[in-house]
Amino acid sequence: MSGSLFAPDDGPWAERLAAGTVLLHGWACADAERLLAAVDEVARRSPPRGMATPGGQAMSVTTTSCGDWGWVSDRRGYRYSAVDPDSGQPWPAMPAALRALARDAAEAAGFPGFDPDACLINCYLPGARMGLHQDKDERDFSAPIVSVSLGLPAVFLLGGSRRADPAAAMLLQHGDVLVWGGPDRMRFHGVKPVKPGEHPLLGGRRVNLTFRKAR
Ligand code: MD3
Ligand code: FE
Repeated sequence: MSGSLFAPDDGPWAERLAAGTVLLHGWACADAERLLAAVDEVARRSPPRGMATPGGQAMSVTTTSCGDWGWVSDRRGYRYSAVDPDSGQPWPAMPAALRALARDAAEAAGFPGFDPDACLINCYLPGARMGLHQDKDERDFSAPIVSVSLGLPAVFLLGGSRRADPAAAMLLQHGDVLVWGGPDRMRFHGVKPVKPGEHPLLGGRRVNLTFRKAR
């Protein structure tokens, strides 16, 4: 044990951001290398790729998926697909280490029994961002979403249920796990442009995993 007397720095700690939103600081730090090995194996079979919004705008983030369903976007719209459109094959299975992390984090945040069937993997290089949006392509909004941040930090924006509602800015750092559901499931949210930097495990990038119940 060392460091500040005012903030725990020797393990994960939970912060409730809203009625249905819990930030588990450092929750994934101890597992990060194992999680990254699992992500690398997924990325080998279904490499992250830039997608276009339905309006034809190139997204700055590159994306892949694992699990029964993967999230895709193109001129036809946003949707979940059982097949990686680049490979024509099913998405890689969700690695057990990833599934277990999502389930345990959801339980710690008050959502026991979370059984995700989709894990979206977003890769951010410096400058990549995600505009304010809602996650509404899933069939059942009663399940929470679990987000795991790895590598470079990013400022995420937590808005309200309407686009025009004010958004709070918070830092998501390596190992942070954010769980949101219930009354917060449909909040608008986004990520500000990632700043250049160097992370010991991930180098100059940020990887975010979001676990969902798609169908
Ligand atoms: C909790 N991903 O893939 S996750 C997405 O960091 C997506 O890649 C972002 O939004 C990423 O759809 C953000 C963190 C997050 C964002 C917004 C929230 C957690 C939230 C809004 C409400 C509650
Ligand atoms: Fe989202």
